[in-house]
Amino acid sequence: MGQEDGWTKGMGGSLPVESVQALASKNLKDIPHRYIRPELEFDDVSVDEALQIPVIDMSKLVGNHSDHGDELAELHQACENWGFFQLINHGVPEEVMENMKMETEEFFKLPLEEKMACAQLADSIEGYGQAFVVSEEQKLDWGDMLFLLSKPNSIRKMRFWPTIPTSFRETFDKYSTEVQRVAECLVRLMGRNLEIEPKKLGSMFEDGIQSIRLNYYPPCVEANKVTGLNTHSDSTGLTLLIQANEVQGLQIKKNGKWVPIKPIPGAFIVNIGDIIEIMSNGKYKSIEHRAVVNPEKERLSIAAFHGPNMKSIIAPLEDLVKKETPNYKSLTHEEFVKLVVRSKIDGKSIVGRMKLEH
Ligand SMILES: O=C(O)CCC(=O)C(=O)O
Repeated sequence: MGQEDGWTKGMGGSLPVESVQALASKNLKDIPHRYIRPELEFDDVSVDEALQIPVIDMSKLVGNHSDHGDELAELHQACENWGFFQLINHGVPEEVMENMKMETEEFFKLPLEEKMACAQLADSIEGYGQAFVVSEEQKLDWGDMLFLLSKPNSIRKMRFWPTIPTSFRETFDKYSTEVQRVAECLVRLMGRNLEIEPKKLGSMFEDGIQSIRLNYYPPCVEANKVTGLNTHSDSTGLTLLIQANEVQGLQIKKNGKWVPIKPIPGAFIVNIGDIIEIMSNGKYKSIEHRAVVNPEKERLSIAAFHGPNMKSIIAPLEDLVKKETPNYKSLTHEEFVKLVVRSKIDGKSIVGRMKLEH
């Protein structure tokens, strides 16, 4: 059995459901009830334009920049107080980002039959389809996705990688490498801020598992009654997100209110995932977020998720629990991923299941 099979075999998958893009193209007057979420009516969405996530300047965090110490402190604050920030001057070439956005748009423009060449298979988390459908009864999200395992290269399953557009694979590979570099650098800096023995956290994320999800949310006549991607925290370590077009839709939960995020052009939106929450023993928390849908325009986004390497144990870091009581259980990385894949997307339920009651 190859490493590739070892990592994904038996993890479970998502139940097949109709393409939402195909459904939306029928111009239905009434949206099927499986997509309608009556509870959205009671949501408290912030209208305070000034309430925005912090902005971190990566150019000040690397090399000998005179503001290095201050920016490192800003990063720590952003991770502790928000769990979300925008990252500017990150060094990923604009061309790499723009090409990735373009390929994403082109992929979702393909006829359904062509996209289905990359369709999810039973017992597989990868491919074109929908995320986390685990029962015939659960509510569905108003969105389709293409989910690919991208790093290390040995876990790639090329059968799910589009061959049209013809430049997709090359563009995706370049993007994956650039984004991985940024994520590794951020994790190393977070390790410093958490006062963990130099390189310990960072080295777990070198050769780490990276997966990338391309999200497509069609417009919806009942946009305020559906979600593109329902409330969740990311189960991995660190996510770097960009929008592939100009349509906004990301909201994060802050003090019980939904805060709409206004992406800075060219920046990454970075967020702490469950694994960093667990490894930091709760010092940095993963934050619930969701994607809402536009009544008139389609929306596309690209989320790159970064976790530690396959051998890592998902548990509070040793350096921290020498000084304090562990607040979370310990699982192998593989057991942790199985837990995630078999659960429906539901707030911070995964962290809830890992928490130790004292
Ligand atoms: O589309 C977005 O803005 C959010 C995407 C997201 O949260 C995800 O893919 O996990």
